[in-house]
Amino acid sequence: MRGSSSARTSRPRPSEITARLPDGALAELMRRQRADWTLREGSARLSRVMSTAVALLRAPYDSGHRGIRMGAGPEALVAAGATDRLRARGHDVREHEVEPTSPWRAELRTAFELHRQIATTAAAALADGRVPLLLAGNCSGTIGMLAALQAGLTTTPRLRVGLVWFDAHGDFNTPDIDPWGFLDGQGLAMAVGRCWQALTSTVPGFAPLPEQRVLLVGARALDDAEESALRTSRVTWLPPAPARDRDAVRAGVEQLAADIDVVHVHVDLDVHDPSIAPANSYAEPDGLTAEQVHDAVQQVASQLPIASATLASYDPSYDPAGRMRDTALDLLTLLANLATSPQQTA
Ligand SMILES: [Mn+2]
Repeated sequence: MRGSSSARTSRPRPSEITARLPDGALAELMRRQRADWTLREGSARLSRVMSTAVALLRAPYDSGHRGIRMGAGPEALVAAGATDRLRARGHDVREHEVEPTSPWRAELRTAFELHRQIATTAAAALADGRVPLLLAGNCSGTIGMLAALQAGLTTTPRLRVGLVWFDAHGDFNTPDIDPWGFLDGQGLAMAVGRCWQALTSTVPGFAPLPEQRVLLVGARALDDAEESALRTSRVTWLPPAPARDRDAVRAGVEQLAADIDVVHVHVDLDVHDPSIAPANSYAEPDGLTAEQVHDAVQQVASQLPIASATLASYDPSYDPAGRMRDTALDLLTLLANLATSPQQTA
């Protein structure tokens, strides 16, 4: 499978198409596509050009427990039509569910069993020219996605991988400063190699990301020690006010684009304002609107190939009317529309 990328050179190359469009035109096309998908010949052709081969992964676990709390999110999104929506947009979707590899459940061990499964599944998808999209109970599933991007691409030279992380929280705690004992509050710290190195090294392909390759968007609820760790790190942090400001987002993405070739987009759904509906029990005020998140994602896509994405931390029990669910489904569709396989762009 890994050697087969040359067989795809006759297929449309989304990055080339993007490059021929003036600033903002792709975003405008995407907006129009949503309203006017199947109308004229031009639109139909556009839908073919933009269709993406997707691997939709589900990791329905929260803190080692299956299907409860945020672990119920992935199944709820699929039950609400996540896969069907992508297919209706012309995307070719293959579904995968990841499961722990041992029968014993323990937060730390089970989390890394899942990360390893995510890494292997997503790497195979990438090698096959697919864009892996992960629906995860916990944020740190992105460790597996980053590992896949680092190892699963057969491009030469190797592409530099970066990360845009949308979250109400910093996820930048480390074991010695974590006042909560919640492993998933450490996901971004793991990604940059600040903790759990022995375990992250068991995730096939994973290497800690240099901190300057990370843009944290919308974080507003950090513990004191976590905040000082973040402020003295090289991670670029856009709190809610700059995250709502298009120029600030553009500047943050530009800075990131100088250091990387492809990006993973991570969205903890609690980056949104809880007035939509709380995404989970950790929801915090002063969040972003769905439109602000879409704008920021489009800004990322206008400057960088989005090679993969995670939607995490959706607890349906906080969302009886399904408003955050629909927000998540819209965002998943946007990500699939904007994402591109690096195996085709290389
Ligand atoms: Mn998070």
